[in-house]
Amino acid sequence: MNRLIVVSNRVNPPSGEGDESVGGLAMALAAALREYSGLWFGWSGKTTPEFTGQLNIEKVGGVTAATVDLEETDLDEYYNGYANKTLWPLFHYRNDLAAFDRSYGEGYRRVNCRFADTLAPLIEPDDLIWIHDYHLIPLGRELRKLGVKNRIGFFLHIPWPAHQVFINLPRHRQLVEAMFDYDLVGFQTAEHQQAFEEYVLSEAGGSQPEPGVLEAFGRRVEVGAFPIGIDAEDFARLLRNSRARRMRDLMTACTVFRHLIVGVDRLDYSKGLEERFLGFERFLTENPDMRREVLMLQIAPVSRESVEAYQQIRERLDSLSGRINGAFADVDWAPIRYVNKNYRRDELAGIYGAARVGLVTPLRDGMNLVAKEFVAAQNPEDPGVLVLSRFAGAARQMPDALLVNPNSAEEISDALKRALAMDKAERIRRWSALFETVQREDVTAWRDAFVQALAGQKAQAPALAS
Ligand code: ADQ
Repeated sequence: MNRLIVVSNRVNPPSGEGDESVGGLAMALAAALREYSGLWFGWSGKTTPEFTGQLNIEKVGGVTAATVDLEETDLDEYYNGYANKTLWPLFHYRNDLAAFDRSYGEGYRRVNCRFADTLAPLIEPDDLIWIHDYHLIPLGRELRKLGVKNRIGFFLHIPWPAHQVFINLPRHRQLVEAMFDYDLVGFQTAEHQQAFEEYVLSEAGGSQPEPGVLEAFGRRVEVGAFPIGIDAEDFARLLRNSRARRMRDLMTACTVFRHLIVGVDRLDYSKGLEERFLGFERFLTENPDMRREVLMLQIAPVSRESVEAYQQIRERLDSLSGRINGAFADVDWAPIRYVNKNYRRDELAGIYGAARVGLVTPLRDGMNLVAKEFVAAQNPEDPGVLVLSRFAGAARQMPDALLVNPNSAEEISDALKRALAMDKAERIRRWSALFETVQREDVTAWRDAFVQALAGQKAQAPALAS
């Protein structure tokens, strides 16, 4: 079996069984690396005054982690700059928030070169290399320049935007050309794949000799949709643990005679939190009889705090949640509980399990794993209802959720009303269909489909079709 090298901006394998602090994706990648006896390469999370290229290699929970420190300027220009101030907003249709600064582009290229220089000596001839996400789009190209001939795949976790949005990026052609140094490029959904194809065909003079294959810039690349899932088996295990149960009981106890509506998101403008609060405010205004019957819990740990747009969204949410609570609260009840803390995965599972409605309304999202975690955590005999944005990648696989336009307070309000009034038979029917998909198209199916396609074996088509 080939060795697998996974590359991502950050490297965070779980320290062992029972480490519930890291995300589901990290758990899944770590499991793949143990299976393929591979290596996980990326940034250590530390900075040094000057880049040394020195590798830190350690074994964490059975996974070999190879990391490198970066300079402070690298962090400013590559990570906070090009990745999070340029690509992230643009790829989430927020051209108004995208900053185009030459130094960011230079930093992005420099760090990708540094990663390539440090990684190349570790690569053996039969290794499969799997690069993750928008931070590292040009890494394949830099490795090729150093003579790496291995099969290299790239997976984009965020949306690939529509053609007219993407061309707002200065030097967009260069970024796309770099993607033709991969053997395989994976997207979350067929829609993102099609947007990429449209660019290649109409803007780069490329062709599509057969479905799933593109030719341009004198090269050929395979493309496909590989919708990521959660680790459904591990999630079922989490639900049974005592912390999850304690948390579920606690949440049930503090919402007696009330319905819990839950949202869990990184505090990010792409997640539609402001619009969600406004939708909930409208629900409270239009349904005075239901006011005291609901409690909305929004968990939103702060992220990317050094980026100004994130400070601003945080301030707006602080004030909006205060305003709504001020307008509607009573001595013994407040409609919104807004929490900026991180929770362990088992605690989150318990919280989802106590909720009657999962409110997942990003304005744009590559996939959205919270929607799948919410479904996985429900009690089959009395499940809650998922209200899901039609602009989350997950919406394609989850038509049995109540799909809404996240920009519309009216649609959010109506969906909440419908979810809270839904009878048990309908809730069970919808949930069963969703749960079946969440289990079947889980993270292992995603990982195996990608790795098999990268290895040149036939991918398992059904999981890729959505
Ligand atoms: P994210 O934008 O981070 O991921 P998402 O898919 O929802 O979005 O994943 C978030 C993860 O963080 C979930 O597993 C969730 O449980 C966890 N999380 C959120 N809030 C938390 C809290 N307070 N405490 C602890 N954990 C918390 C990017 C893309 C997505 C894509 C994923 C995976 O933006 O579209 O689905 O990668 O490809």
